[in-house]
Amino acid sequence: PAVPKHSVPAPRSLHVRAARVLEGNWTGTSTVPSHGLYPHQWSWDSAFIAIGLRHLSPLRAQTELETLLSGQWEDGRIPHIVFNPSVPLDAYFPSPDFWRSSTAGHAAGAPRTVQTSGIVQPPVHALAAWLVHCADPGLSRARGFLAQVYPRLAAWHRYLLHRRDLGAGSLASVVHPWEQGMDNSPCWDAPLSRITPAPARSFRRADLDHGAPEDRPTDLDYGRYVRLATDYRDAGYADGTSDFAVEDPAFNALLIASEHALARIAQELGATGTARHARAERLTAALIERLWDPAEEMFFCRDVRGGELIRERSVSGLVPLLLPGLPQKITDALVRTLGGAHFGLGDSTRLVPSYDLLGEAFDPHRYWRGPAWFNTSWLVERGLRTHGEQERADALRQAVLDTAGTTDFAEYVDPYTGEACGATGFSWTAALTLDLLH
Ligand code: 9YW
Repeated sequence: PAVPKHSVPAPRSLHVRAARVLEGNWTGTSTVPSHGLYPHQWSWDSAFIAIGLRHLSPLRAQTELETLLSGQWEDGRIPHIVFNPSVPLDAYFPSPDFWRSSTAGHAAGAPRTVQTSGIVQPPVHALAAWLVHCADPGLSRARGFLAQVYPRLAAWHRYLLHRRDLGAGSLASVVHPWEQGMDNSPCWDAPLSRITPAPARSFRRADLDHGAPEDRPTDLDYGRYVRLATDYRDAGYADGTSDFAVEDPAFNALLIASEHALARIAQELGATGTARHARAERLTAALIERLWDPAEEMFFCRDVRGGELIRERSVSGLVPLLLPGLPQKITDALVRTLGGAHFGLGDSTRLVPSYDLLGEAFDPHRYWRGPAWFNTSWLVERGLRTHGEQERADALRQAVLDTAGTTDFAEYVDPYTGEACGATGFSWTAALTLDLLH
């Protein structure tokens, strides 16, 4: 007999499925990026997660950011990981006994009770705090959310703009590839080649318990990551001596977007915000002066120690599209680059690849050397919309939603086929899906 229609279970909506991922990854005070691979709290993940979580629970979204800020150092830095003390030490490398924040970070004002890493990640936090506030201004005001986070976010930006201006060009430098969030991007190959790797036997890669080796950074990459982090730790996390220092376009564009958000937060709290907007405009000018290449129609990284632009095309060089204050000449050029042969958006790819399709180092499965990631596509989508490119933005939005659904919220995907790579049930994929559904 025919099965009556109403007894066929409806496919769960994308919204419900995304909400379940975030529910499952919630620890009570924050959200892990993914249970197996990344069992602690990550800095820029939490900012993206809060942006999605605000649609489910503005209170949880505020708590996510407040928990992260409880790991902030007195010098203003927000560490890239806040460790969960109930997770076994060998579940993730490098673990708290590697970073030794409360002892090695003493001079820089690391917290005594919470264990953290000593490096940072991109400053998406003020942008996230502002968007979280806007989701429920009543609750935010009742809890004094912005009043509480504003001085901390201001100290964070101060740290980046003063202690991290290693190139003396008014931009912030990253001192480790993990800080920029795109760990093994080909942009780092040249500056990293000068770093002597730590011996492979001196550490154990917990990541390989969860991820396929061919989708992850290599042992040689890891040797260099470990060397840089060890040297930074042994210098007491003081800034200025690192052999690796790079001005990255996405990192600085996010700082600028967050500086604009901080201006809005200041206004909401009764100040004018004018000085902050003006500073964001000055930073935009510095970004263009130091990192824009008009002939290649891309932003590039600057190797501060080598003194050169690094002419590798990474999605990082497209993220500044996010900035409202870019001259139209530049936004037009970025849109051309996005749809051209190097990124193929709307042609050979539906999500934005992390690296140049024509680049020598391109690999469609290896982490930040080609695969498409959801956070960077979300940023580019926002940029397209900001600059009136509605059709392109709509197509990218739809591709993000479709691919998140078919891959069960993958960590990253093959940019041509949309095939899932890395972890599934990945928090920022679910969170940014929710944001695009609203
Ligand atoms: C690692 C947590 C982090 C992200 C980074 C991503 C990866 C950590 O995972 O780095 O162990 O390799 O590259 O952007 O924040 O999701």
